[in-house]
Amino acid sequence: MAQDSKKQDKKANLGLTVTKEENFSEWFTQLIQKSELMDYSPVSGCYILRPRSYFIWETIKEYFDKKIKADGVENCYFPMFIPESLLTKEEEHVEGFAPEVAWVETGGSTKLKERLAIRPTSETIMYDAYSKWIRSHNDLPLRLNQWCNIVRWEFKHCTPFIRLREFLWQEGHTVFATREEAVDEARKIVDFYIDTFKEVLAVPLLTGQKSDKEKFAGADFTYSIEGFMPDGKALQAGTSHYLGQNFAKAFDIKFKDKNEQVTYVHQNSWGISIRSIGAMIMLHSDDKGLVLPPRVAKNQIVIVPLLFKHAKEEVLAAATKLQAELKEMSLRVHLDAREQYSPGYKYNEWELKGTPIRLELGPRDLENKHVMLSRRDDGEKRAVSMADLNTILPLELEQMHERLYNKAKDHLDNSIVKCTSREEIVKAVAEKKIALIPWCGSNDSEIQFKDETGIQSLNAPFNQPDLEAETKCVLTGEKAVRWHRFGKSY
Ligand code: 87F
Repeated sequence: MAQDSKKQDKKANLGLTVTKEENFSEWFTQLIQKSELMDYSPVSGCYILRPRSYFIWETIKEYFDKKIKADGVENCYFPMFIPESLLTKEEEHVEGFAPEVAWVETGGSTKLKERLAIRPTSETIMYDAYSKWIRSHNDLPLRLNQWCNIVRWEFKHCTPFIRLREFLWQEGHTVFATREEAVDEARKIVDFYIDTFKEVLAVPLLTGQKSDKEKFAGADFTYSIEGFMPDGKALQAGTSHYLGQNFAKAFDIKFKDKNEQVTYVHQNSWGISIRSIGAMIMLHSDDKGLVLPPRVAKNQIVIVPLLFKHAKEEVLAAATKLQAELKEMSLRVHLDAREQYSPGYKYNEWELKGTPIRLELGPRDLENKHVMLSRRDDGEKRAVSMADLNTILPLELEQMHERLYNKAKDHLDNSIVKCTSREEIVKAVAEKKIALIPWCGSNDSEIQFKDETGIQSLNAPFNQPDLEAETKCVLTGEKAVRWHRFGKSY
């Protein structure tokens, strides 16, 4: 049987032909296509999200949406076309991004009087409206979010989920009377992201403040969440910006405070995208294929009946009954009763697709009133009595989530190295680690070091280790002002 399934596999070119270790990027591209998460479209950099990956996004969306709504944020939708005059109103922040903007210049065969940008982000169109809506302190805070698609015409090499020309995200745009309220919210959103990545995707994060060079140009400061990938690179998976009064001044967003004084508002913006899915896939998956944390698995359990001629009807009937019972418990269960494929072939296929739990059921199992259970993350097979399934299955799914998170967290914690010289940083990063260094924070030192080594700043941890007063910056020898993480980044 094993021999057979290998043959069938080969024919269909079902499995992965490279390992995660030997060629990470090829492994990733094969994995997401062969597991039917995504497919290519006719336009380069634009990808199709198939139901299995759209389900993941829906789960993230549902979880985060609930959190922000409970906190007072409201959802809305702004148009995707932004007049050129509006987009360029706050010059400073678009400058660096201008080459990535995609434009609509004609409608049918008529040339438009003013070009329309396809939204690359919605600050400008939203703040134009905010300036009309906000008059007094009674209008504040205003806290809106939208779930939408955006377009950035990337010229670098595109990678599905990671760097794309069109992608799905949420963007929160909030307005406050005081700096303090805004800063508190910017930090709180990071906590919401940490929680979402942990509870939904089992992904631990490095969170903290971006350097001046890496922050959003339109912001006073930027907090980021960064995943740590198995190839040793960090993956920025979201940002939360305190915009200060920069956009308020450009878009004239003012309000009368309680003392009848007219002042500019304080603003934040924050976002996560389907990049989060890319991070989750890279982190947990293996040489056999996808490993999905159970909460985002469209199929959490697959039942594979062993359909031998003599007991086919009984086994199939029992499998169907089992599926119905598990569905009753709100588990997402698929019954794979296809007769043209061997069980071995099916095992490989469901492993490739990342299904958390497989239950095998044959005539012998039926007699013994048990099923054979194997979990995708550890691969061990054991017999579980039918009567115990209703308690065991939810437990196994919980444990799998915990195990994936803890494994990734241990790896992350063991990959941070305090460095006190340039050589140590280079060595640590070459060993697929992240360097934590005393730093002066200057732009020049970061630019020069990145030019020389390809290593950049990631973020400065919120919880700073002690920094003795005399500590020197590892890059410049000047006085260090904080500990900052450095590494390779996507
Ligand atoms: C591309 C073209 C034009 C990024 C762009 O991070 C403008 C931009 O402003 C641009 N690419 N950005 C920065 C986006 C900032 C901010 N927006 C809301 C976020 C989170 C969500």
